[in-house]
Amino acid sequence: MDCTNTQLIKQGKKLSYLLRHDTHYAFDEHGWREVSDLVANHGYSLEELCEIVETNNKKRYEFSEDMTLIRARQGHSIPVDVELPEAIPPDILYHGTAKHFVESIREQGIQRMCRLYVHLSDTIDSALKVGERHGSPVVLEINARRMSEEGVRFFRSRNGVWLTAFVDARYIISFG
Ligand code: HQG
Repeated sequence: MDCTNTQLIKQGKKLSYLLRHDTHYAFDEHGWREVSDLVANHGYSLEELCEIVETNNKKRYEFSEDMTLIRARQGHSIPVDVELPEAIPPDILYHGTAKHFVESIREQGIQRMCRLYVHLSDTIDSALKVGERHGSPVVLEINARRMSEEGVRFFRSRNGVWLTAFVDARYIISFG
């Protein structure tokens, strides 16, 4: 990996914080941040931002049509409404977590913790990657169909992440 790539990855990680968790910035209600603020105050060039948006492995970010605003598509802790479309989930969804969280999840269900939603994946593989971030990974199998039939709402971000407010433990079919 060359230095330019390393720099871009570093800038990409910082962007995740600046667009999802930065409590010092006054985001608009739909989670948009001024591109000019990132350029003037956080060391980004427009070209760099374009490259991050374009090459980000999970397509996490998007520009407004006129390219003056930028936002993350999901994953926020700050209270914004990124206009997530509501969707009917597949029968089964997966939640990747770490072994050491499982007992607590058994008792309390899957909570959104610091984020606005619980994040769910439609493949075991992507759930495993999410879980690995926290330690020895475990993939929980969720009866999303039953949740949906019982009135629980699901949303799907434009980069394919399934989101819901809470997963009651009775909907967890398998604990890995
Ligand atoms: C766990 C990344 C104990 C939960 C990923 C998770 C994802 C509980 C952790 C996205 C619990 C929260 C979100 C309970 C939930 N007791 N632990 N009752 N309920 N937990 O990072 O889902 O790469 O906030 O299982 O790929 O890991 O940044 O959520 O382990 O899509 O785009 O508490 O973040 O996306 O951790 O990750 P997180 P997450 P990006």
